[in-house]
Parts: sequence; C-alpha cells; structure tokens
Amino acid sequence: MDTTHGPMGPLETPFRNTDMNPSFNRRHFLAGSAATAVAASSVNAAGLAALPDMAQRDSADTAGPWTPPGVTGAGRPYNPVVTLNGWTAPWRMKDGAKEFHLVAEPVVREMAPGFLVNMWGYNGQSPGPTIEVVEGDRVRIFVTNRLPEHTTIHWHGQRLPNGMDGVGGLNQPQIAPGKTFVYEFVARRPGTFMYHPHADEMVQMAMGMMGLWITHPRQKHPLIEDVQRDYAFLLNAFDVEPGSRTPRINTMLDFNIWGFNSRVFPAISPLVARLGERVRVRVGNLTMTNHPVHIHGIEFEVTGTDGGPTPKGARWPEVTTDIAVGQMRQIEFIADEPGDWALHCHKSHHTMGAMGHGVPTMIGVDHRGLVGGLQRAAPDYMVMGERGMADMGDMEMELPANTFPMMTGRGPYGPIEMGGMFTLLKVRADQKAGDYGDPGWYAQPPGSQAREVQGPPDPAPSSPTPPSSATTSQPAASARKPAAQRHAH
Ligand SMILES: [Cu+2]
Repeated sequence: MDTTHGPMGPLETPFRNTDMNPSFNRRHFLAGSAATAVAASSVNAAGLAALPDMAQRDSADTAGPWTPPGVTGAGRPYNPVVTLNGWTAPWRMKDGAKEFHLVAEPVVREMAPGFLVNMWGYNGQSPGPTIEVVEGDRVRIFVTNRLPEHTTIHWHGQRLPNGMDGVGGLNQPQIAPGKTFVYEFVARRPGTFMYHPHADEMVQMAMGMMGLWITHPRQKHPLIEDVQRDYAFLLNAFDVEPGSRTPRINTMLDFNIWGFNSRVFPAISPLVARLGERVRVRVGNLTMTNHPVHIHGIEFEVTGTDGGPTPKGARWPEVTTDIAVGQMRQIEFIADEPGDWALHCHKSHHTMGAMGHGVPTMIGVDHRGLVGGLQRAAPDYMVMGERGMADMGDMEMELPANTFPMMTGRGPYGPIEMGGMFTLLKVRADQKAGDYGDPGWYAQPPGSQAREVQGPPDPAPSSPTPPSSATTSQPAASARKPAAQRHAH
C-alpha cells in the first residue's frame, strides 16, 4: 500500500490523501452541506481569491504523513507526524511565509461507521488539520468563519505577539460570520501544541473545534530525538444522547462519548511500528477531565509537554501518564515487543460508549423466574448486568438509530468489550519502514498465550449468603455514633 502522498503541490485542490485504513468502512458524505452552503454564500468569493486554498477533507480515515513538495522552506528534513484519523494541512510559500487557510464551519464527523455526529470543525473535519512547521518558520494563517456565530483561534503554547494570541475581545475583535482574519507569527519553539477557539469556548469546543500544531526543531536538538514514527492525537469528549446526532453543549462533566480525534474504538486507527523503532506519541487534552493514558507492553518516557522538551534528568519510565485538562504530553518508547498492545485511557468509563452510562448495578440480583415470565410476554426481554456486564460486548441489542454501543470491537478471540478512548499499538518485525498500514491481528507464537488449564472443574460460585443476625447485631452503643463523627470522613 502506498502510504505517502504523491508529489502534490500545496496549491492543488481538492486535497487528497492516501488513506491508510481501507478496512474501515469509508463513507463519503456532503459534510454539513446545507449549513455550509448557506454560510459560504456570505463569504465573498472574489475576496478569497488571493488567499491560499481552503483544503477540504471528506474522510475520517488516517492520512499518510505529508512531506511538503520540493523545498521545505526552512530547517532540516523532518519525519512528518501522522495524525490519528486526521491529516496535515497543506500550505503554500508566499513572501517568505508558510500560508495556511483554516475554515471554521459545521461538519459531519463519522465518529465510527454508522455513527455520525453534527459538529463544528475546520476544513471539513473535527479535529481540524494538523499544522506542521519547522522552528523559525514565519507562519501566516488565514481563518475564514463559516459558523453561524463569531469565533477566533488561540494558538495554545506558542510564543507570539500578544495581538496574535486569539482571545476574542481581549487580543482582537471577534471574527464575525462570513469574515476572514489573518494571524502571522514566527514558530519560535519546537514542540507539540494545539489550536482551538477562544470565543464562546464552552460551545465551540463541545462541538469539536480543535486541532494540533507540531513544530519540528530547525537543527538537531539535544533534547529532541529523531524518531521513526511520530503520532499525534487529541483527547476529546462529547455528550450525544443515544439516537440523536448533535452534541449537547451545556454539559460540564456528564459526557458519554470519549474519543481520540473525534473517533471511538474500534474506529480509531492503530499505531503501527516496526520492531525496534523509536516511536513518539503526542497527546493533547481538550476535554473537561483528566485522562491517564496507558500503554501495554512497553515503558515510555514523557519527553516533552506543551511547555517544551523535558530535561533528560527529569524523565522517568512510566506505563501510564495522566494528561490534565489543557495539557499536552509527548511520550516516547522503543517498540521492542512484538504484538497487539492496548493503548487506552485508564478511566474505565472512558473506554465505553453511551450505553455504559447511567446503568444501575445489577450484579448479584437474582432474576430467576422473573425473566421467564417476562419473556413469555416480551420474547426479547433480557436482564442487563446480572453477572457483570461482559455479556454486553457480544450482545445484539436493538439500539436507537445512530447510537454508539456501550462495548464493542472484536478481536481474534472474541469481543474486546471496549469503546471510546482505546486503540492498539501494533508492533511487527516485518512492518516496513514508513508503512502505516494495519498489519492485521498478531499471530501468537505457539506456547506463548494464556490457556485453559485442564483439571477438575471448579464449582460455580453460589449466591452470596445473607449475613446471619449473629454477625450483624452489634451493641447499640457502638452502632450509633454522633452525627458529627459519622460524617467526619
Ligand atoms: Cu479518560
């Protein structure tokens, strides 16, 4: 599979990428066509003629790494990032600056095949395209607003003139619907950054407006290693009521759809590596809670944050790193264990779809007798959660249309019982350098897999015995404490 872009100039349109995951059901649709068309008519086409192309993307598949054709404009050659289920914005060189054109607009994001969500984003997708430049580059970014309300863009983590920082009302007037503003500054610090609106933030970020910014070092940097794979994604969260298609925007904590780059497992691309390669993963958090990101099979170090590279003496091995709200973490490891390794948020509710939320605990509740009677009246009736909820992973329960199920994803040995912030790190000895294609499931070498032990069967656990009155009766004096003490903890 060809995973690199052809010699396509940044001025060509439409921007096409070689998709890496043809196995995912690719759907092409008119992204927010009606809303976009109405809003677009208010932008004067002649006025935009002098601006760089508004590259659009209609697929949620991961685009291969994008290397600018010909001259990079500045800096040494770099290994481009791969944005999970995203893409890199093309630019044109003009008057000594790399020129980009972002369009804030309503989009329809395929969070998983069959699960479409109305969002706001940039250039046809949420998140927007990754801005990828080199330290010292002069960067000029045109921002056209096709939303029904005003917006701005804040360039999270950048050193820049105060008037370019993008806080609407503070640093600049808001960008009204139909208007185009231009930002210009030098990418002074190498590292991992992001961009998002600083205007009606609660609504605009809840609707999916965000993107990544990567600045590669101009020269060999003592704290920035060369890597063979460089992945990037943003953590994001939405509140999409089962059966609906538009996120609720006033939600503060009760989100039910947890994604990497507005995708949910099993629709998130895997991170692939050739055995022995050095891999960097850049993760930013634009949700309203922290996410302990955990990788199986290897140990990693945090080599940088949005504040810059981490000094070597301040790094230590980890297998989980917590990423707080508004933070970015750049983690690195050697992919020296072959296999399919889980990479996920360690908050278990964040690896579940919408149906995992608000479900009562049913473990240990004995429904025998009740279900049979109900099933005579309603044959599809089933009790959820009586023996734990693992049955959900294999269940074909009828869900409202456009609902992401609670646990999903099937591996070579059955349901994986995950959804949301979960994907795989696939390490293979025979993965070709630069090949980002999914190598399929790992074949366990004979004798290296957990297996059933042959022996006498263990009796099934019986229902818990209710405690006898002898064990619960306590002297009245010790059972009753003053109210102040009872609530002291
Ligand atoms: Cu999480």
